[in-house]
Amino acid sequence: MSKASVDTLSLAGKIRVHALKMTNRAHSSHIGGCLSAADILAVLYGGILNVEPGSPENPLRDRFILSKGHAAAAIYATLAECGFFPVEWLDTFYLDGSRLSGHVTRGIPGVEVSSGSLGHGLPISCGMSLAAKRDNNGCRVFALLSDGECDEGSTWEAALFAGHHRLDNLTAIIDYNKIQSFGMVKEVLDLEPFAEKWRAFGWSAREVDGHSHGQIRQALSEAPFEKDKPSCIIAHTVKGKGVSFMENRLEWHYFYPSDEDLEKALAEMGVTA
Ligand SMILES: Cc1ncc(C[n+]2csc(CCOP(=O)(O)OP(=O)(O)O)c2C)c(N)n1
Ligand SMILES: [Mg+2]
Repeated sequence: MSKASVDTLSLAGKIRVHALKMTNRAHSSHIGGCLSAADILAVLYGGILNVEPGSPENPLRDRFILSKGHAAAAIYATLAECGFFPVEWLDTFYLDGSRLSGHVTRGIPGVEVSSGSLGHGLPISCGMSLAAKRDNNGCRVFALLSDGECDEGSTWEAALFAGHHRLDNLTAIIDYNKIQSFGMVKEVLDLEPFAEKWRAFGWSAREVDGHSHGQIRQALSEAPFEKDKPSCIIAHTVKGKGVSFMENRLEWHYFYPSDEDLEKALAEMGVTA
């Protein structure tokens, strides 16, 4: 993939369109969290990650872990658009017999670990980061977490571990869309003061607009923010971003876009079905 030539705004648009079509076709959930993460994924794959579709198992590659594995449609769309597997595979998402199941599955080119049971991605990323540091091989590890999975004790156990082991090759990005399955994060289990919590665990934390490609790119490019500290990027996002009637609406965690919803959404994006 020629990173210099990737137009990340266009890539993010393609991720959104694919995810809408995939969840419509499969009658599957999680479109809201796919849309909130699309810009972060586009910037990561559009020039930050040292990964190549031709050698997805290169031992010296950067590792990307989508800890919020229910956003499978978004990462599959990203990997397909970046050449890891044919875009046609996306048409089979979540269908019987498909390689592409509803949560992220190891074995698909470009996927590092199976995920979807929330709270496991950061612990796994810590192990990968520690191994890379001990091997002194220059590999970096990036994990994308949801705000909801910051309710999981395993996430904070991993945060403690990363700070203790000075894993400055590890960057956690939080898709802070303020909504989880059944309610607003603030009402279900408030995370604030969020950045201060990460700092107290030995991390260097920054906050960005998770839909500003410039801000996301700058933060990712500048990690590690401090020597000997893991980096946390709190990305303020909007669940359902890019489709007016899905933005900040709880129901789009589980609802799938009907044919009519899909048509309306694509029309807003200037795309024909
Ligand atoms: C351990 C675990 N418990 C429950 C679930 C069911 N579940 C799927 S998504 C989700 C929460 C969705 O909210 P959030 O984690 O904030 O994701 P996003 O808003 O980014 O879609 C839950 C509880 C799960 N996948 N794993
Ligand atoms: Mg959320």
